[in-house]
Amino acid sequence: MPETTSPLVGIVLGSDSDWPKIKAVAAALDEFDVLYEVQVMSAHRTPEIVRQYATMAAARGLKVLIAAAGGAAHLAGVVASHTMLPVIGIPVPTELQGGLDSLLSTVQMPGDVPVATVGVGGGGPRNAGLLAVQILALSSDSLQEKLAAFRHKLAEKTSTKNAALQAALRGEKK
Ligand code: RP5
Repeated sequence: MPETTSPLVGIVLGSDSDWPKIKAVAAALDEFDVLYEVQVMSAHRTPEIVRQYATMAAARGLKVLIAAAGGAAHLAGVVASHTMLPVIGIPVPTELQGGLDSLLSTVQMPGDVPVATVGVGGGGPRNAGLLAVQILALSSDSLQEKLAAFRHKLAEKTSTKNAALQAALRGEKK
């Protein structure tokens, strides 16, 4: 059961075309029953909507903002400039060296306006969701417990994989 009835995490996308590439962020939040909203808005195409959204986010009860964009990916930085909520940036993969443009545009913020940027592709979007959960867990005992259980399972899974690999290696030697 979610702890709240209104979203705690606001996910903004520079384009609807970003969603298929980053939707693992939502799956991670779902795993912890954290409510979120997803909106398309662009730092370049709809700058005024971005400003309004980020400015009002805290008053609306959102606790963490996640911004995903590709190419000249200024969305996370612009969102961060209009709010004191923590902002997590997801660089979206592009055709330019897998999204190096997005990565650098998102991560290379000037001092004083941080964006916590996750990796481009791979586990990046999932990590954005998990990082949001960890931030929310600072003020939620139940999320702390869920995170502890998650980490425990993770360790067990890795140990099982290691045991399987050791057995396979022993088999190869015979
Ligand atoms: C960025 O431009 C978006 O975040 C997206 O990654 C990219 C392309 O957008 P579309 O042309 O597919 O709408 O602002």
